[in-house]
Parts: sequence; C-alpha cells; structure tokens
Amino acid sequence: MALYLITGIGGFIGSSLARALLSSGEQVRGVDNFSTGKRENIAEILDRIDFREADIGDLDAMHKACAGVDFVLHQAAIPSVPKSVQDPLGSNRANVDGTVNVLVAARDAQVTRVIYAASSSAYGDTPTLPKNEAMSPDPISPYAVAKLASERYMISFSRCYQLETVSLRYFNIFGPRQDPSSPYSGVLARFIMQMLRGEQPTIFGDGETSRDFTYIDNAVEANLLACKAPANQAAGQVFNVATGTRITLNQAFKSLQGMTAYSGQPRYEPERKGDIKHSLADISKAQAGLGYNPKVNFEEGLRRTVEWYRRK
Ligand code: UD2
Repeated sequence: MALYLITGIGGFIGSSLARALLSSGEQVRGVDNFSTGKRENIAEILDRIDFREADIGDLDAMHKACAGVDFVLHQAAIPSVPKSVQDPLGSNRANVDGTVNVLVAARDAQVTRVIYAASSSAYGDTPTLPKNEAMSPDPISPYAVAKLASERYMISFSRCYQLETVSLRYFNIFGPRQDPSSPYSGVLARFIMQMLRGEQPTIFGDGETSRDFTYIDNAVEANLLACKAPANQAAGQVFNVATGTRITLNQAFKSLQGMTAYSGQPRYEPERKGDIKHSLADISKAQAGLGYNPKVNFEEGLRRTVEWYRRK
C-alpha cells in the first residue's frame, strides 16, 4: 500500500483518481482550494481520504502535504484556454508558480515520483497530425504556455534533483463530474448539460474543429501506469494520453442529439481567441513506455457521461 497525494482532488480528474486508488486499496491524501474543484466531488469519499483544504501557492502547506508521500498526482490547475486569455497572471500563478511549489515540496520530502497533468494545448496549431512528443511545441494561449512551462519544470527537476517526474499530455479529457456550469467548462460537459435541459448549445467556429476527446477512465489508467512504469522508460518523460482518433464538434453534437433526444440545432458563433483547430494524438510512445491502451472509446464514454448527468 502506497500513499498518494492528489493536488486538485476536488476536480473531476483528481476526484476520479482518488476513487480509483481507494478501490485498489491505496492510501489517498488530497489538497484543493476549491477555486475550480467542488466539495461535492469528494463528499462521498471524504471519510476515506486525508483531505486538506489548501492552495498549491502555499509552500508551507505543500511541504506538509508531501510528508511521507510516495507518489504525487499533480492535477491542480486553472484549466481553461479562454480564462487564461482573460487573466494570464492568474493562469501563471496557478499553473506555473503552483507547480514549482509542488515540485520543491516533493523534492524536499523525497517523494518517489510526481505525475503531472500536462496538456495537448502545448502542440498549438501546427498542421501535422497526429501529434507526437518529438514535435516542437508551439503553444498559443497563456494556458498552453503555462502548461508547457510546468512540463519543462518537471523535466528540470528530474535532471537537477533526481526527482522522478512523468508528464502526461492530456487530450481533452471528459466524463462524469466534469463541471458543466461555467462558460469555461469543457465543451462536452457543456453540450450535455444544455441538451439535457433542452437549451441550445453554441459551437464556436464552423463545427469542423476536431479534438481527440478522451474518456476519464483512460486518463486514470495512464496515471496508475505512470506511477509503476520502470524509471528508465518513464522518468523525465512526456507522454500523450489520448485515444488516437478525432471527432469534430459537429459529430459530437450529432451523437449527443441521439443520446439526449435534443431536437434543436446548435447556434454557431465566431471562434474563440487562443483556440486551436485540430488535435489528434499519436499514442505509440505511451503504449510502448507505459503499457497504456485506451479501454473506453469516444461513443461509449459519451454514453456513460450522458447517463451520469441524467441521473444527477
Ligand atoms: C484545452 C486542451 C485540453 C485541456 C483543456 C483544459 C487543446 C487541443 N486541448 O482544451 O487538452 O488541457 O484545454 O481546459 O488545446 N467550444 C464550443 N462551445 C462551447 C465550449 C467550447 O464550441 O460551449 C469549443 C471551443 O471553442 C474549442 C472546443 O470546443 O474549439 C474545445 O474547447 P474546450 O474548452 O472543451 O477544450 P480545449 O480544446 O480548449
């Protein structure tokens, strides 16, 4: 049994990781400042985790949180492209300064390994698809720059302090508990909530924007594998976490029409600043280095997600 610290445990990815770890008998500690995470996401597991309300900007709190920890799953972030365009300082504080605090605390506590929630946004709008980890990054939004900077800090701490770190470049993770309520929320969570309520969803652009939408269980699996993978294959490395297929917003809307029985059409508005047009991953490095294989495809993930929001 190992002790895992999850930063951002109140978020949809952090709370999913906590559930998975608890069900395999591991010990879980978590921190969240509830800036984007939600208490309700951890309410039913609160008695089984060591939860501390804290900000990753608080180095002292991070030192305390890392004491005795084997693995850190660093998920805490302000995860939004448009929000970062509006508030680059806030994005940098949470997504870069916060990460460096977590790394310093993990290093000082001699944690075995830190797994980082990096982002596919690092690739930017370069035309070559699929994206592989050997390509030069070309981030567009402040969010993407911050996520890439933190990824480089992960690598730096591996090189300078022998702290094992693994960066997982998440490609548009979706699933139960993703917050649908903010204009900055992930597109699928938003569409599902709106369509179940009979409200008209908005597509920014012509709807041909595509993403490698990845169901949460696949991301959870990637984190667990990243903790256990041999250091010579994983430490100081970056891996795409995705499915290797892409879906346009128009296709996603169509699938959801069937699943939610929404009969209207979407409203089309101009593209958002900082958005990229197409995103698709090459997942062969994660397959070879971590033994990662996505188990839940887009349609199945979407069905499970719609069911969860329907029951909510
Ligand atoms: C980026 C990253 C993703 C993750 C995420 C965190 C890329 C390719 N992906 O997601 O890996 O780090 O940031 O937030 O950079 N949209 C609509 N209608 C809506 C809401 C969104 O059309 O109501 C559009 C939006 O303009 C974009 C697409 O849907 O073109 C996806 O947007 P998103 O916010 O769900 O995720 P994205 O791709 O910015």
